[in-house]
Amino acid sequence: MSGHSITFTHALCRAPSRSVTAGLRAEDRGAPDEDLFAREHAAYVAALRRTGAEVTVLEPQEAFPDGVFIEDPALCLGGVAILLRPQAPTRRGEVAALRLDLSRLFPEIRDLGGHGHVDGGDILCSDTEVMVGLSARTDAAGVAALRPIVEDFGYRMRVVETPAEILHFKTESSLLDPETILASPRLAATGCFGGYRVIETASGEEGAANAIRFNAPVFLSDGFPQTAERLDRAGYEIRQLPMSQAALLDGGLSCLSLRYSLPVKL
Ligand code: CIR
Repeated sequence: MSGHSITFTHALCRAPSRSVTAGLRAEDRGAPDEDLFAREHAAYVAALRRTGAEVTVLEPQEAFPDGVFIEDPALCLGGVAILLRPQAPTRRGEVAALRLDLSRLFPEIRDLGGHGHVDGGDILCSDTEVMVGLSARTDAAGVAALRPIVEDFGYRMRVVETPAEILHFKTESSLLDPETILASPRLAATGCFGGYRVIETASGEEGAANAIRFNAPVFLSDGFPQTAERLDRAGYEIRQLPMSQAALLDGGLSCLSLRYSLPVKL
């Protein structure tokens, strides 16, 4: 187990804008409260920092209500930032907005070629493999354009299907360690995780699967006690964080950061 898929020197976040109230959602359960969203976001950033990582928080952007979900417009792999192409029309401009920030932080930026679409929320990376879930947001043309880039970094690509009722592949899956995945039973039942050990979320706790292993801890959303206990028993260090406002916009822990490692500057 090498572990570069779970250990990170850095993370990049974007503070939620006031316009976050207009963020996309499959089902309207009410708009998020901007102030509570900002507090939950700040707690998330503080928790990532407590693992020892350097966390940069970009300014909010009112033009992009979903811009706080910074995982979707880019992928960080092998110390390089790859700009993706979101399918949702209101999110396409997030890429250009992020390019300048990424170019200040990364020695190299690459672009997804072609005209297809990929959201970072559909990409799950282990030490050796990049799993990409086809979804309403990620299409075959986007995956074809991503393949040569990830293979160039020495990763295998595994293309899987995200069931139609799930927004992104990582809405219901996350990496717990380089060999183990946390997934909802319905995603695990598709058989897409062959070769990995799978821990399923407890019944009625599918939302727990959008977790992140970030250095030592596994961060889980609040409110999933049985899954938390299951992971605790399996030996993981669990930290629970409030995610009530991101959840109203179908977002969770993974969506709120780009996680990466860069050589330490001497
Ligand atoms: C959207 O629909 O695009 C946002 N409201 C939620 C994005 C969540 N991102 C993610 O799962 N990576």
